[in-house]
Amino acid sequence: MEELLKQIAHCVEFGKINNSSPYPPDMKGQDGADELTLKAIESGVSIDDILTGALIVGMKNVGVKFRENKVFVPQVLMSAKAMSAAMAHLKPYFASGAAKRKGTFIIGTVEGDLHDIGKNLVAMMIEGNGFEVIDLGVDVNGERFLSAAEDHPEGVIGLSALLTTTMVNMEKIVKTIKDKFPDRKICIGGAPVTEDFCRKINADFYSPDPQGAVEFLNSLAIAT
Ligand code: B1M
Repeated sequence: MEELLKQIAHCVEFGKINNSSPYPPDMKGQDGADELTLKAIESGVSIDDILTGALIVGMKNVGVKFRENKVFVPQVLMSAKAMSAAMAHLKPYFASGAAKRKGTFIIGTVEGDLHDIGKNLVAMMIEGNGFEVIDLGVDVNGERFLSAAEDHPEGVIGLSALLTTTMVNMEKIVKTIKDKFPDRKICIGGAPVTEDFCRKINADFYSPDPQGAVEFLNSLAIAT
């Protein structure tokens, strides 16, 4: 079992989706995250062990390498695809309640802003780390964040902004959420966003990269 989990983690870290995927070249013709996850389930490995012992390990490794500029966006996207192929086999178990997620994360790019590449990376990394992700998409206003916050009372909220002009909307959305749910945790990020801005607008956490957001969520999950 250990060996199988290691192989799945390796596929996720290096973006090997399935047997027919040509990437990475040194794994051509080998089974990927897709087949190996199915094999693990069929061999009786628990869903929790696959998630924590393989997918989270692989996503964490790639997240740390990305933060350290050892890999770049295309590699992370391949890892996310491999992770999604594995997750497709796990999802029915989460849906049925047979396996549990660590928590819920509601994410969106703020009103007026259509940039979603960074937001998607954050969402995929967080999903790969065992959280349910409610992705509200782009151009999301305060009302939609509020409604999602009501639907998911335990959900931590994540806001992404890529434009200096939409940082103003980020501030408004944080205020809208905090006015109604003062204790709701909000994590913010995006290229123009800073730690100082985070403090100024009363958000709870700023992360410059997906891995920081994962670590923040993990710290909350451990605390509860
Ligand atoms: Co736009 N754009 N863009 N753009 N665009 C920028 C952001 C810009 C810096 C380019 C420039 O002028 N040099 C500039 C913003 C200037 C500013 O405000 N300071 C800009 C502009 C001006 C515009 C338009 C206004 C252009 C125009 O129409 N005149 C327009 C605005 C449209 C709108 O949103 N209303 C516009 C449009 C577009 C495209 C649609 C063409 C396209 C977006 C496609 C898409 O996202 N689907 C686009 C792109 C691609 C860019 C650049 C080139 C790349 C952005 C990107 O995806 N980076 C960008 C210039 C650049 O950065 N080189 C630019 C890669 C991505 C992985 O990084 O999003 O920073 P990033 O996410 C990172 C972190 O920030 C962090 O993690 C991610 C991974 O490390 N992170 C979080 C992000 N969200 C997080 C949330 C968290 C935690 C971490 O917690 C919740």
